[in-house]
Amino acid sequence: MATNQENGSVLIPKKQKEAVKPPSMYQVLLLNDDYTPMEFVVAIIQEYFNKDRETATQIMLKVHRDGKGLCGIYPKDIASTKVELVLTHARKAGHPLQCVMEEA
Ligand code: TYC
Repeated sequence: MATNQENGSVLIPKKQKEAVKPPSMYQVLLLNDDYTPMEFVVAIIQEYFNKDRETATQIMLKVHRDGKGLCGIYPKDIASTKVELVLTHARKAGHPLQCVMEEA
């Protein structure tokens, strides 16, 4: 630890944490379409965004009415992984569901 030569006081280095910016956060959104079943969308929101059935249903209905809806906000790598998992699941099930991320 550094000491001040003149009076012997201890110099504590600034915590590195204070000099590091917090990570950019990304919104993960679902987009509406005319074909994906409502029940499938509710199940996706529950599975990948950790929402209970009631919250997932509200989000799904918002997407259905407004064209898009927020499922969660995450650091870039987590948001990107969620988008990929949702799209892979939807395509395997034969649904055109779209999931996108946007900087928050
Ligand atoms: N609009 C779809 C239907 O009427 C339901 C739906 C909701 C689809 C949300 C996609 O992200 C979505 N079956």
